[in-house]
Amino acid sequence: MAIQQISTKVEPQLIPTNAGLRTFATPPSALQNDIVPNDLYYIRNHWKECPEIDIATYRLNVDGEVNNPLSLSYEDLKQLPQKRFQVTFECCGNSPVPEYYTKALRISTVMEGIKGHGIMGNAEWAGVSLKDVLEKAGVKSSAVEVMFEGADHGPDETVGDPPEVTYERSLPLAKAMHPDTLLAYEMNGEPLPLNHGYPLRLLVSGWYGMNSVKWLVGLHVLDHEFKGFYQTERYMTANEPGAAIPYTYYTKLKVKSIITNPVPGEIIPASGYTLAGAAWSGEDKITKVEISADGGDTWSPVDVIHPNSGYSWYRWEYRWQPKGPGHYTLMSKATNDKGDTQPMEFPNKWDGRGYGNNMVFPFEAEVR
Ligand SMILES: Nc1nc2c(c(=O)[nH]1)N[C@H]1C(S)=C(S)[C@@H](COP(=O)(O)O)O[C@H]1N2
Ligand SMILES: [Mo]
Repeated sequence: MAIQQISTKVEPQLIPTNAGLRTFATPPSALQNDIVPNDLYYIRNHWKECPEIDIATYRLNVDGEVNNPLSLSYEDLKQLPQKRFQVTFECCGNSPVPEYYTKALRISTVMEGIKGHGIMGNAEWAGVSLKDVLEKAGVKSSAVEVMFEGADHGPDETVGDPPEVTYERSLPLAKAMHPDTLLAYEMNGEPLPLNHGYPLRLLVSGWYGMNSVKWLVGLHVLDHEFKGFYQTERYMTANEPGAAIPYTYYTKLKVKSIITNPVPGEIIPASGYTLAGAAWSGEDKITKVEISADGGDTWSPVDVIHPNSGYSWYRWEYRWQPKGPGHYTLMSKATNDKGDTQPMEFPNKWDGRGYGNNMVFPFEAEVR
């Protein structure tokens, strides 16, 4: 299959980082509605160019621990039963707190220049259940994981070493066989845009973004755990010194909430204002969102949590009557149906990577 490298084209409103045209954040105003439009959806690529795949010759190859290896065309995939629902995901480097990542690690340089929560989004995705494809191939009882191969490759972006590495990630068989783990070919009613993985991406509903491999060309069913570079050397947090297990790898999204209205810098009228935002918790349900206008001293439940759709974020609203003009520290705090609540501080301070930040975020607001 011929893969031609073409330049990334992006909407000027997307916020570039210093990661060399590989990561672009969604502007804060684009997080205010249910759906983030395709052209404002964050982009996180490991190389500057997207692989351009010729749809006429495209094949998704399925091999490894299967009874019938497959080579599926785009049309073959479209013939399978379609699933369509909303999914929110975020990069595990979203909401970076600069004090807690060490530039010496270089990994986190990708996040430099990004403030706020723009390395996330919510969209309506359509595609087929990965399970349907795996069942067609007949997974052997020896299978433990499925590895997903992207068409993009090159030297690792931060250290240039290894000089040649492909974007590959794996999932445990149970998550791969979950009917809501999709092979997505549509995003918000349009064919998957090039930046988001055209023609096909994995969509691991409820899990952090790096799991959802774009430009998907191979499914490899494995009888062992995959140890590839982007599986074991990236997207983890070092555990506290002395911990029995050295690293925690990111899988399902942690409970988290953000304030989207106001946007940073917006002046709030003293006559009152409807604060709004989003809350999500991966595979779990949001049961409570609370608001503080005094830096966390006192909390009130939000007025409305709108029902979510599929694996989308929950939108919430709270009518706030400030006591008068001045400066306020606003906060939102979400709790899920397992009883997990956002921590008040960044949870992985000793690590230096800055990943997995689901703290209660202070939002400095001015009322006039
Ligand atoms: N093939 C491939 N898939 C990939 C990546 C990549 O660079 N190459 N980046 C991953 C990361 S780190 C994230 S956060 C999401 C971003 O998806 P998006 O660019 O569509 O927002 O894609 C993931 N899938
Ligand atoms: Mo990411």
